[in-house]
Amino acid sequence: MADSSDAQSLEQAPVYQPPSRLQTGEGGVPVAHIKSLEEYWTMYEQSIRDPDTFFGKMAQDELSWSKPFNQVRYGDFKRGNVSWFLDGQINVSYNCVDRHALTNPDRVAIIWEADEPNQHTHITYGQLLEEVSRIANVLKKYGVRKGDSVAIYMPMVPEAVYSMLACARLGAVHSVVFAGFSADALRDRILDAGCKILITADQGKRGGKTIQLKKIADEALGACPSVQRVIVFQRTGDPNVPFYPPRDVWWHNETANQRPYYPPEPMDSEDPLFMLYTSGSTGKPKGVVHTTAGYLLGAHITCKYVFDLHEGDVHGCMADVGWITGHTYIVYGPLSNGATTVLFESVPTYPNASRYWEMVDKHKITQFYTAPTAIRALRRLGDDFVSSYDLSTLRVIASVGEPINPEAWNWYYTVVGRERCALVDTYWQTETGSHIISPIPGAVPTKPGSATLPFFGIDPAVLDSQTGQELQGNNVTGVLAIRSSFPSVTRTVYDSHIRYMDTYLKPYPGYYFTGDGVTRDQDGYYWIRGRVDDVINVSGHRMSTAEIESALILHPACAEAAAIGVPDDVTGQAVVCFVTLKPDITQDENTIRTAFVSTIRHHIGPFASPKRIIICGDLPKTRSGKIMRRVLRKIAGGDVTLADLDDEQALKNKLGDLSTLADSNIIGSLVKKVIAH
Ligand code: 6R9
Repeated sequence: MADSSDAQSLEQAPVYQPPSRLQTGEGGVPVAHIKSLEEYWTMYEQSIRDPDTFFGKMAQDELSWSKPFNQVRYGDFKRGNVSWFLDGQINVSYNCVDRHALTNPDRVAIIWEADEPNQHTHITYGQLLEEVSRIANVLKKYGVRKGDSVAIYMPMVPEAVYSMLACARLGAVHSVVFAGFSADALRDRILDAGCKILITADQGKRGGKTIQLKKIADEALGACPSVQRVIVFQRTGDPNVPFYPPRDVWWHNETANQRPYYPPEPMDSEDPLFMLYTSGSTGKPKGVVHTTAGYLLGAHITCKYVFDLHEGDVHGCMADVGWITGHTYIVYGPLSNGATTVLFESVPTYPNASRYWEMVDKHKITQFYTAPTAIRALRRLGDDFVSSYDLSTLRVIASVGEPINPEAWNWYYTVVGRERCALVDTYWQTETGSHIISPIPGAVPTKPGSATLPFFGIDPAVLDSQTGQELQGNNVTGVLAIRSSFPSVTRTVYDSHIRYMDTYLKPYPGYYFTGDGVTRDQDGYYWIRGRVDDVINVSGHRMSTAEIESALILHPACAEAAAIGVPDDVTGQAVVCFVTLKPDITQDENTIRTAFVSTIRHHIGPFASPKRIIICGDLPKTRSGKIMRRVLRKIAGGDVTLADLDDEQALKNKLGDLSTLADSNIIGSLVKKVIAH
């Protein structure tokens, strides 16, 4: 949370005006869709005052419907029955593929940049329609019907995108599981969603390394009786990859034998389009459900206005399709707009730290979207990796996943954007489906570190976290909530509407609760402060403390565990675990620590590996037995010194109220452990 020194620094934050060339078209760039702050405010105010007219018109003008809707909006956050564009019928795959393929079949839909830097492929909208149709026919052949769940566990290859769009085409609900997840994590997600089919690949390639996707999938499937068929795409063709017919079928054999057209199924606006699992405050990930029309409209219009997408643009979103950013800003948003989207299989430092910039130069990328963690890592490696590339096609550079610190912002703006691009810091969540707070490139002045102003239809409220009262006016800090429904907000948690209500709509009745802390500064600009719940954000990957603790506890040596997030210069936050051991454990601490790390990798995935594991005698608890994480956070962050241990007042100043601590002796031993470690 912001304190008074923060408030002061916000007042002094520099303001950057939108690049004038976006407003004038100087140098031959397209003139921005929204060219002034006044224009933004006019549209914004209309979207809040009269959402029915605003979004009704947007939905009609921007999307292609097979049957028009009768009513723009129904339901609210109080009752949890939000719905949009009622009675309308629409197909997302038709909007992302056919309407461009039918008029411009040769326009490039996807540029696939393979792991090896000298390999890339162009896929036109005409080809996309054929590929999506073929795999849709395969799914149909294997019994997939409207409403069925399909799991997709794929590397960053075009076939992942074809699979998603094929599901959308026949009305199946996809559940993409990030290829970095372990077998256990994949199994849990398949079981929860009751998937009938899994689409995967023999292996993945990333940064020169091979990922054994099929082997991991086989391990997961051992406990997934609902999966009748596994469609395996051959990425590497390694002959040693296990293959078990008749359950397993090859993508290339199956698609070769199918017609390259499949008629898009008319879907109700509120039919589910996909679910995507995300971490919340508990150990069990939630299947966040997005519906058809509202999600598509959110993806489409944020792509158009926040990235200022124009015809002929090449949209470079560096996320993975396994996360919401990949869903909305690699697949649905850019394709719905008929743009060219870049699908990047590799990592920013392979074969060297110029990879992104070489790609921008080679593919003439116009919008570039990445996470602060990548910016910070590349900034550390120096400007030389950037300076020799022609980045003049860029107009909008963007950030997502966590707050971007002003140093990283300035580097991105100056060294990558060369002070001629708009830098948009986009704040949103898996649950919101598309951007909710972000600058508009040609219109909104920016301040490094602030996501600035709300997108159309988003009515933010800053609440006092204790009382739930709205904090009126500017210069306020509290928790961020949204007052009224917007088209792309999640409608439910898969098979768990009670959890949906409890997590998002009940904490502050009548509002959608984001789980983030926020400051609204003197100009009404929003500064996201990070999660106020037990969610840790490492390099933009969301995980819950409970998830990590549940994994650790599965190890036979672990008696009790507490996971916390601590600030980290590169990854934003890093995971630190405090663990107590069961009695009679004789191995040395290093061996045990290594075993704990592999337990977490095994149950969640390598990206959840803790930075430190501190083995301790006991954990600080309240008298009612609750672990005092705030105390652990301070100790792990190095806030407490040995000298403080003899100074009660200093300890209180640093750790806050310790009156509920059951055993006060524990602090000293923990501090010593952390310092010695
Ligand atoms: C899109 C995405 C959502 C959480 C969110 C917040 C953090 C995302 C941010 C940001 C500050 C930004 N977050 N973007 N914080 N500024 N521009 O990341 O979705 O994986 O669900 O994470 O990420 O804490 O609540 P998701």
